[in-house]
This record gives sequence, C-alpha cells and structure tokens, in this order.
Amino acid sequence: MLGSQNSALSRRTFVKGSALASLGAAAFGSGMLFGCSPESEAPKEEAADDVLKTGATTVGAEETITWGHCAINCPGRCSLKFHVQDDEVVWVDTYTSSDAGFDDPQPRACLRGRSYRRWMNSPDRINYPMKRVGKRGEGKYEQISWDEAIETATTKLQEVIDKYGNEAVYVPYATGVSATTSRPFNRLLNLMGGYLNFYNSYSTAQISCITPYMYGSKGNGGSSFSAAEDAKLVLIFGSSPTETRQGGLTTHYDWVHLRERTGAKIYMIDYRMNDSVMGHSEQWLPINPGTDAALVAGIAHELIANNQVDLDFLHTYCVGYDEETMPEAYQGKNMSYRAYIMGEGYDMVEKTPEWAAAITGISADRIRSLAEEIATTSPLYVNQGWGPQRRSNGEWTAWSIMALPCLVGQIGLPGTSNGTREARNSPSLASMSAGENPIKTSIPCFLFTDAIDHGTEMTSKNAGVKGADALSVNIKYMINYAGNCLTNQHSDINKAHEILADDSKCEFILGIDTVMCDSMNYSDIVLPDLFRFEQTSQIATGSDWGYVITGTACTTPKFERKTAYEMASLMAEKLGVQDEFTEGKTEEDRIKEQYEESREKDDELPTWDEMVERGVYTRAYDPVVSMKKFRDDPAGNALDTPSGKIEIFSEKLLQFTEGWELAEGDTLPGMETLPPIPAYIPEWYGVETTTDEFPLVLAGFHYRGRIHSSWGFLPELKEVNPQEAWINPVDAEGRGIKQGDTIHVKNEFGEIELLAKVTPRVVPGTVAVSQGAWYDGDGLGSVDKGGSINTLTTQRPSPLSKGNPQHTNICEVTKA
Ligand SMILES: Nc1nc2c(c(=O)[nH]1)N[C@H]1C(S)=C(S)[C@@H](COP(=O)(O)OP(=O)(O)OC[C@H]3O[C@@H](n4cnc5c(=O)[nH]c(N)nc54)[C@H](O)[C@@H]3O)O[C@H]1N2
Ligand SMILES: Nc1nc2c(c(=O)[nH]1)N[C@H]1C(S)=C(S)[C@@H](COP(=O)(O)OP(=O)(O)OC[C@H]3O[C@@H](n4cnc5c(=O)[nH]c(N)nc54)[C@H](O)[C@@H]3O)O[C@H]1N2
Ligand code: SF4
Ligand SMILES: [Mo]
Repeated sequence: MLGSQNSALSRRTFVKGSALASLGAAAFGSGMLFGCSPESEAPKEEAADDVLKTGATTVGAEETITWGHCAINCPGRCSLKFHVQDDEVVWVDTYTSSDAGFDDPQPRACLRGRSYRRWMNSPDRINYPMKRVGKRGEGKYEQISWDEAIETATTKLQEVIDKYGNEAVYVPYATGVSATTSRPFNRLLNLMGGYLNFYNSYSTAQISCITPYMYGSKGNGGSSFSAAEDAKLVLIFGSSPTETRQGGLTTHYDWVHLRERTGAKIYMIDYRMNDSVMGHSEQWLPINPGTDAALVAGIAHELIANNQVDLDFLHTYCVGYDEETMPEAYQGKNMSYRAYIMGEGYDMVEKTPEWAAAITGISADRIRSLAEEIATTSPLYVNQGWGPQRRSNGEWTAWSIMALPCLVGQIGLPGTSNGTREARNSPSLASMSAGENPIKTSIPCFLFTDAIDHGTEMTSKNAGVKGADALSVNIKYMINYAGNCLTNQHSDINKAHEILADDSKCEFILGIDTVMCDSMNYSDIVLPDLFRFEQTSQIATGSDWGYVITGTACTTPKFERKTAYEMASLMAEKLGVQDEFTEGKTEEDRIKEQYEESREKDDELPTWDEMVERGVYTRAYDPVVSMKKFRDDPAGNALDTPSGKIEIFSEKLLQFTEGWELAEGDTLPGMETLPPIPAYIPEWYGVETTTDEFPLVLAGFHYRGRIHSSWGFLPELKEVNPQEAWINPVDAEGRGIKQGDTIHVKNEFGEIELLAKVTPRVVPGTVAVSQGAWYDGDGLGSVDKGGSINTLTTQRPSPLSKGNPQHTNICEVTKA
C-alpha cells in the first residue's frame, strides 16, 4: 500500500506543477485494470494531447476536490475523487490510503473508473436533446430544444396510453445507473397509470428462479469468502472475482485474502483459465461449457457407489434424495435424485464417471479422484458464479452445483457454503419510492422483443407472463434509461434490429444516456444525461466490508445536460402530475431525507455533512456462514420450501409448470415435463449439439476491459483490451489461424470480426468471446466489425425462468 500512497502524492504534485492530469494514459500504459495497481506518470506528449482533447488548462488555477461514485453495474460502485479547476475536471483518482489511513480498507476505483474524464469529455458525449431524422437504427439525429423534446415524448406517451392502455408502456432492463434515486421514470409512469412490469435480471435469471425451489427464500445467500478461510477444500464453479469483482473493496479483495490465508485446496472449474486462477494454474479444472451438471452427476454416482453420501444429512435436512424422503404422491415411481443418478429413473442412463467424462471432457479418473477428495475433505466450500447459469440449461446447472454440498452434508457449518454465490454485506440505505404500479402484469425481461413483436400471443404457459394469463397488448412505448439492452446487450442483434426498426411495432422510444450506444440509435427522442458524479448522489454496497459513498456535483452541468430527475419532472409538468412527482422536493432534498431515514434505523451512520466531507464511509462485517441457523435447528428454523427442508426433488416445480408448452431440447430426452430434480440437460447449442456447419462451442464471459458495453467505445481502453476470440491451438491449427489474426466467428444468427487469441487457456472445441463489445454492423446481417457476441446469440429463453441463455452458442471460425 505504501507504493500507492507515494504515487498518489507524486501524482498530485505532478498535476499542480505541470499542465495536466495524465490519468488515462498512465493507467493504460501499464496495461493493468485493477483497483490497487500502481500508477506511473504519463509521457508529456500524451498529456499535451489530452489538453487539446479536453480543453483543460490548469496552470495556477485553484484546485477543488469533490467526491463521487461510479454508478455503473459493477459491484464496486467505487469512490471517485474529482480534481477540479475552473469548473473543469482535470483529473480523477480515488480514495486511497492517503484518505483512509494505511490500516483502513479503501474502495478504490479500477482504471476504468479512473478514466471517466475521457468518457465525460468524449466527442461522443450527448450534449443536447435530439430527435431522430433517419430510420430507426440508422443513428441520424438533429438537435432540438428541451421544450420540443419533452412535448414530443409526453404527447406520444399520452397517445399510447389513450389508444392501447398502460400495459403498452415499458421500461426495459437497463443497468447503467445505480444510486438511491435511480428510478425517476418509473415513478413518473406510476403516476400516469402504470406500465408493464418485468421480472428477472439478465444477470441471474436462471439461478434466482431455481434457488427458491431448493432452499426457499431464506437459504438464498452463500457464505462469504472470509468464511471459506476455514475450509479445507474450495470448489469455485464458473466465477472470476478478479475480473467481475473489481474495485478496491469488493469480493475480489476478499478473494485475494482468502488465497493468502486459507490452507484449503482450491479448484476453479471453468472452460477457460480465467484471471482469478492466474499464478495458480494447477488450480484450474478445465470443463466443457454447459456441462457442470454432468460433472456433479458423475461425482454423485461415485459417492453413491462408494457409500460416501451423508445419508443422515440427506434424510434429516433434505427431501427427494432417495425414496425414503420423496413426497407421498411421488413414491415408488423412481423419481428421486438417486434413481436419476443410478439410471433407474427419468432417462434411465447411469451417470457413471465414464458417462460424465464423455460430456465434460474431464477424465473418469479425475472425476473419481475429485469425488474422493470431496468425500474425505471437510470443511468443503462450494461456490458458483453466474456464468454457468446464463445458459439454456442454467436452472439445472445451478441446482446441480447447489446439490453437491448437500450430498456430503457440507452446509451450515463453519467453512462451508450452500453452493450459491458468496455473500456480500452492505449498509442499507432508503431509496426514492417509485410509488405503486397499478398494472400487475409482468414479463421476463429477456422477452421484451417478443412483447413488441407478438406480445398478445404471450401467455403464462408459453412465455412466463405473470400477474395475468396473457398479455393484452404489444409494447408500444418504451423509456430506455441507461441501458444498451435493446440490441447490444440483448440477443440476436440482427433480429432485435428487425423488430425495433419497424416503428409500427413499438411506436415510440425515448432514450436517455451519456453516449450514443447502439441501443440509443433506436430512440425517437434522445435526452442528454448527467453522470451521477455530476450531481448529488449516494450509493451503498460492499463485500466482507460494506461502504457508502456520497458525492456532489464535480462541475456545473455542461451544454444542455440535465439530471434524469429533472427530465422526469419536466415530463410530469407537461402531463399535469408534477406536484405528485416532486412532492415539492428536489432530488437532493430526497437524497438527504432518505439518508436521514436510514440513519434513524442505523445510528452508526455519520451525519450527512460528514458524509459529503469524507466521501467514503466503510464498515467491517463478520463472516457469514450460510444456513447456519437451519443446520443448528432444522425444525425451529425450517426453510420456507413446501417441506420446510432442502428440496432436491421439487413437487412445486412440477405443479407450477404443469401444462407449459415446451420446445425440443428444453427437457430430458423422453420427458414431457421439466425435470423436478437437478439433472443434466444437454444445451440446445452445446458440446453435444454442435453440427457439421458449426462444429465449435461458443461461450461468453464478462470482461475486465469493460462493464458490459460501458467504456466499450473508448479508444484507449480498446487498445489495451482488444476484442479477441480465445481459441485453443488444436482448433486454430487446423483452420490456419495464428495469434493476432483477424478472424470471423459465425453461426446461424450472424457473423462477427475480431482478433484471434490462440491459447491453451480455453478448452479444445470451445471458442470464448467476451461480452459487451460495441456492435458495428448494419443490423441486416452484415459482418459485425465490433465483435459483439450478441450478434451470435439466440432470443430463445431458457425453459423455466425464461432467462437469457447468452453463454449457450455454437459457431464456426475462419480466417478473415
Ligand atoms: N469487469 C467486469 N466486471 C463485471 C461485469 C463486466 O461486464 N465486466 N459485469 C457485472 C455484472 S452486471 C454481472 S451480472 C457479473 C457477472 O458475473 P458472472 O456471471 O459470474 O460472470 P461471467 O464472466 O459470465 O461468468 C463467470 C465465469 O464463468 C465461466 N463460465 C461460463 N460458462 C461456464 C460454464 O458453463 N461452466 C463453468 N464452470 N464456467 C463457466 C466464465 O468463463 C467466467 O470465467 O459481473 C459483474 N462484474
Ligand atoms: N452475450 C451476453 N450478453 C449479456 C451478458 C452476457 O453475459 N453475455 N450479460 C448480461 C448482463 S448480466 C447484464 S447486467 C446486461 C447489462 O446490459 P446494460 O444494462 O445495457 O449495461 P451496459 O452495456 O453497461 O449499458 C449501460 C448503459 O448505461 C449508460 N450509462 C452509463 N452511465 C450513465 C448515466 O450516468 N446516465 C445514463 N443515462 N446512462 C448512463 C452507458 O453509456 C450504457 O449505454 O448485459 C447482459 N448481456
Ligand atoms: S467499473 Fe467497477 S471496479 Fe471500476 S470504478 Fe466502477 S465500480 Fe469500481
Ligand atoms: Mo448483470
């Protein structure tokens, strides 16, 4: 930490003495993107270039400092420290040991966060309200007045409500802004009679759907990484905290400490050797993507064959493992988990290690030795990220991983976890109420393009409609605030284009962003937003540490940008609901009021003024051991599943999905219902379903160079984080592909262009492409030169949650 403080000090001196902050250039030069990386100074030429780009001049000017927070959908929500001269941000750093003292932890921004000045001052920044003058998707816009923009957006809203009803209005999934006042448009729409709801997230649809069937609502969270320090064996399925938990004080911080402190053996199960494995390559257990459930089944078979399952635990705490604990109506039918594993029920296939080896690519011997380690080593800490569940079989993959610790009774004890993701702690802050939505109908967020295209055909049985049997109207009006999920982050971009470009379908789209991401090109009106650090804003988050960051505007608003709260209140005024919307309060009034409410419940929180002054407030939490209470007293602390126990067989799932229309490949071969046990279902596009035309599996992951598509347009970041397809030398060689070649990855949905990264860090037969690259095609099937994986993903949802299976794909790769 000493090094960091030194560099922070020398940086400050440098800024005062020379012309300018070097932030981006210095950071990018190092090629590292971690919260704690040391920094070096930028070469003078870079700095001079920067002055030209931003117009920042600083010699002799007085410097003020304000705090802010990163509001992007990254768990860090890190602190940002803005150094301002003459109402211009001259450089951005973060909370460091010089602010906190050496012993206190620091929610430091990663280098994406520290590069915000480039985004703030980017030539692509939206500065004025605009209206569309070309076709939808073409990206042609003209500046208009705020008056005209608000008039058009509100007139259209009223028209759509009058003509189609409120269920035709929708606010798509969008994650670009996290703060305690981030839902102003929902609040506005609720005052106008409501809008069509969504459920699910693009992050965790499958695991969030399945977990309550197994554990109920009380057993949802895993144990923290600090709890894993007591473990002797740690199994991490599909998670990379080093990449997806960045920032100075998120679970990556805990992960690094776990590594340093634990005596446990660690295995990272992933189809690629992710960055969290780095330096410990022996810990990588390579697996074919989408096959974790088969691995678990193979291990279960071995445990059963050797009498190594914990029958006491399974009979006391669980239902459905074997006949003894099957619900009455299902006894004697070979429908238990054990019957599935031993080939006595369901698909009648015995799940031997040999069977699992052929699917997972892990040898039968290795599966046997792993089962032996699992049976004989405790405490066992089983954890999963969300990569394995963002798949066509994701519900059952997640469920299978959760079943593993149950088989050996490693739940609710020190050093164990319940197979879900690690716990995170955070102080709790009150948020602005969006009010109540009079419309109760809800769709899975991933199905919004269906709801635009043929919403009235969507029902509870074929598309997961909730709150009604069917949709009564298609989506006709959308407010897309801080999201690139209309195209780039959704799936099958060519198909999404076809649906969105037709303005007879969704008649009006209002877009609010800071840059023209691809989704913005479908807006009829675009409004220029301020970042959260250009206004007062507050956020709480955490890991083993919790923290609150309180920020104020770093500069006055530039150009014609406004806050989203102001935009929504202008709309409210036009629509005659301004008093109800604002209740006479500014956004800042609300934030302060909410904070006081939070302090009433949590008197350790400092005063508002102190928060503004210090920017960052941190708090330590004790390690969380998941399901400890249940383990200690299963009757007194029964779960809220139907049986009160852990359900390895779910009658509720069978009942809930009765009569559902399933498509081929949604369930086990020969079955007509969805499996009520954690089974392995081959993916629609997976290792077992590649074709001659598309013989490779294509899998995705979240990339350290971006948060989804955010920062994806910044040239400096692209340079250090080129868009690449990881391909194993075995697969590259036969195709004449070498490291650094420009290649095309193609499937039935489209074609993308990017660079080849030829590496043994990905399993043979699978190509890995990071998600979030900026789409660069015409939406009509042309090659996407941005290399966005969503040009190649399907809009078919996973069977139970109706979630996005965006890591499930097949492809062919050719040299460009
Ligand atoms: N740098 C960065 N950080 C982020 C984000 C980002 O875009 N960039 N996004 C944030 C958000 S919103 C979210 S939801 C989270 C996402 O967090 P996750 O969903 O956990 O992230 P992924 O990268 O999709 O998957 C985690 C790991 O699973 C692996 N994996 C994929 N499929 C399989 C499989 O079938 N089996 C196994 N065993 N492994 C598999 C991937 O290679 C990857 O290493 O990350 C957050 N953090
Ligand atoms: N293939 C594939 N696709 C995926 C995933 C995957 O794993 N694979 N992951 C999915 C997941 S987990 C998620 S969470 C989604 C995320 O998808 P999105 O929610 O679309 O996330 P981003 O791509 O980061 O887009 C955020 C947008 O918010 C904007 N923004 C940033 N700051 C502000 C601000 O202050 N104000 C306003 N108005 N706008 C701002 C950014 O410019 C950007 O356009 O992607 C999903 N898509
Ligand atoms: S992108 Fe994530 S890690 Fe980086 S500054 Fe923002 S919240 Fe922190
Ligand atoms: Mo996410």
